[in-house]
Amino acid sequence: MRKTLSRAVLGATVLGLAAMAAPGSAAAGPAPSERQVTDLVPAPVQAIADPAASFRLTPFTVIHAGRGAGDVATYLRGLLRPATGYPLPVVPVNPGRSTISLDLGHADPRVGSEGYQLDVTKSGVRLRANTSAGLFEGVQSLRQLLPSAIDAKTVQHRTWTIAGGSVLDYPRFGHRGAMLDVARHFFTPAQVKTYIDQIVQYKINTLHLHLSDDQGWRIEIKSWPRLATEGGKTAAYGDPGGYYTQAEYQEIVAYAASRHITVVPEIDMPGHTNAAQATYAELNCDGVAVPPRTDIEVGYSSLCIGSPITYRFVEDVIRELAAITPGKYIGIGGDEAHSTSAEDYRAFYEKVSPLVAKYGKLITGWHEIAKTPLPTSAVPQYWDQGGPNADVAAAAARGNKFIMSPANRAYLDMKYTAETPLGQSWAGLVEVRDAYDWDPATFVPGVGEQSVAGVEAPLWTETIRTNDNIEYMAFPRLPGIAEIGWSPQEARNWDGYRERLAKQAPRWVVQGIDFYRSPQVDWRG
Ligand code: IFG
Repeated sequence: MRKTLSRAVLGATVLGLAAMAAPGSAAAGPAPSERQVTDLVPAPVQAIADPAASFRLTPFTVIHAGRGAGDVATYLRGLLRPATGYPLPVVPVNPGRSTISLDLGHADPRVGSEGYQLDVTKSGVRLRANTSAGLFEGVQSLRQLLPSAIDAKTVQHRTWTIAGGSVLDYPRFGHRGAMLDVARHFFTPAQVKTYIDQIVQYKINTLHLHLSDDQGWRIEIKSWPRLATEGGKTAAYGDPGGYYTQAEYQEIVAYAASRHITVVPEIDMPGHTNAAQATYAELNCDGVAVPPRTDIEVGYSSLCIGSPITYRFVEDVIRELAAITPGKYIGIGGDEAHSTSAEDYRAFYEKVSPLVAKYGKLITGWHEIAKTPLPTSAVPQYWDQGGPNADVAAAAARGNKFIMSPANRAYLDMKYTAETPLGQSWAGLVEVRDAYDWDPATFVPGVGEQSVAGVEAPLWTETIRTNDNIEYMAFPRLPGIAEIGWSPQEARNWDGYRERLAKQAPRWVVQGIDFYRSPQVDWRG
C-alpha cells in the first residue's frame, strides 16, 4: 500500500513541478459565476452553492477510490487527464489533502440507487453514493463544475477550479432514454459510442436501438443469416446499409454498460417488416419475397399473421436477441400496423408477447400494444401527441407503466422550425421550449406519476445520416428531455432552464457538438 501510494505521489510531485512552471497558469480564484452547483443540468434536488469553497485541481491531486469505486474513479480520471495533463492517480487510501474522494455505500438513503451526494470544499471533493451508478451520475455533475475546457482532448495550461458547494440529488424517474433508429440509416458502433458519450453527460441511462424496419435489418440473427447480410444492405433513399454482427452489438452493449447505460433492442413488428420479408420469401403470405423498399412511407408492411413460420421467425429473433442483451427489456414494436387487421394484430401479440418472458425478458413496445393482453410488467412507449387514449388509460389502470415520448414534444427528428434542414414535421415544429415545457405525469389523462416509467427522446433517421446530423437534432433538446426525466417537476421552469442551458453551450463547443443555436436561448459560448 505504502509503495503504491508513494510511487503515485512521487509521480504527481515530478509532474506537478513541471506543470506548476507551465506558462500562463493564472492564480486560482473562486469559480466564475457561470459554473455553480445551481447551474447543473439536469437540475438537482438540492444544491447549495459556496463559491468561496471552490476546490483547485493541481498536479498533486489524487483520486481516492473507496471499496467498489475503482471503475468510476478510473472513468473520472480518464475524463480529467487529457485537458489537465495531471497524473491524478487513483489511490485506495484517502491521503486527506487535495483529494477527490469517491465513496461507495455511505450516502444518505434518500439518494436511492442512482442518486449521489457531492460536497466541494477548498480542501477536497467528496462524492458519495449507494451504487456505482450513483457515483457515475455524480461524476456527470462534477464535470459541469469544472471549466468547459476540461473536455479538451489536449493539455490546456490554466487553473482548474471545481465550483464549491454541496449537492444532494436523485432522479424522479428510473427510465431516462434516448432512442436511435439505426434502421432507416445505419450507424457504426463507433458512431453509436460517440452518441453514448454525449448523452451520458445529462444522466441518460437507457439507449433504445431501433434495429429493424422496412428499409433495413441491422442485427445478425444466426438462425436467419440473410436477414443481416441481405436485409442489411439497404437503407433509406438507397443510402449505404450495414448491420451489427452479434459481437459488434455486444461491444455496443458493453460500452453502454461501462457508462451505466442499458441497451434496449427493438425489433419492429408486425409492421415495419419489409426488409425481412424482402429477404425471406416464406415470411410472406403468398410465399413470394416482396421487393426491397428504401422510400420512407410507413404502414404498408405486415408479417403473415396466419402462418406458423412467422412465429418461428419471431421466436428465433427474440431468443437470439435475449441471449446477447443483459438488459431486462426487449422491444417488440407494434406501431403503424396499418396493413394488419385489428383481429390479426391481437392474435399476433397473443402469440408473440409470451415469447419475451419465455426468454427471460420483459416487454416494451409502442403504445398500440396496450390494446392486446400484456403482463403488468410490460412498459409500453407512448408516442402520440396527447389527449385521451382509452387503451393507454386502461393499461395504466391495470398497473402498466409507460415510457413517455410524445411525438410533438420528444421526437428529435421533428424540425425546430420550418427552416430546419433536417427532420420531419408531421407532429408539428418542436422548438427547444416545446421539448422542455411539459410534464409526463399530466400529458395523457389516466397516466399519472405512478404510471410513468420515465421519458425517452427518439431520433428517427429517415433524414439523419451523420453524427453531425444527430448532434444538430439532439442538442439542445435531449438535455431538456433528460432534465424532465431526472429533476423534480417543481424545480423545473422554462425561464430558469433556458439560463442554465445557455451555460452548457461552451461545453458543446469544446466537445465539437454541432448544436442548433435556438433563438429562444441567450447562448453563452
Ligand atoms: N412514426 C414511425 C417511425 C418513424 C417516425 C418518424 C413511430 C413509433 C414516424 N413510428 O414513431 O417509424 O417513421 O417521425
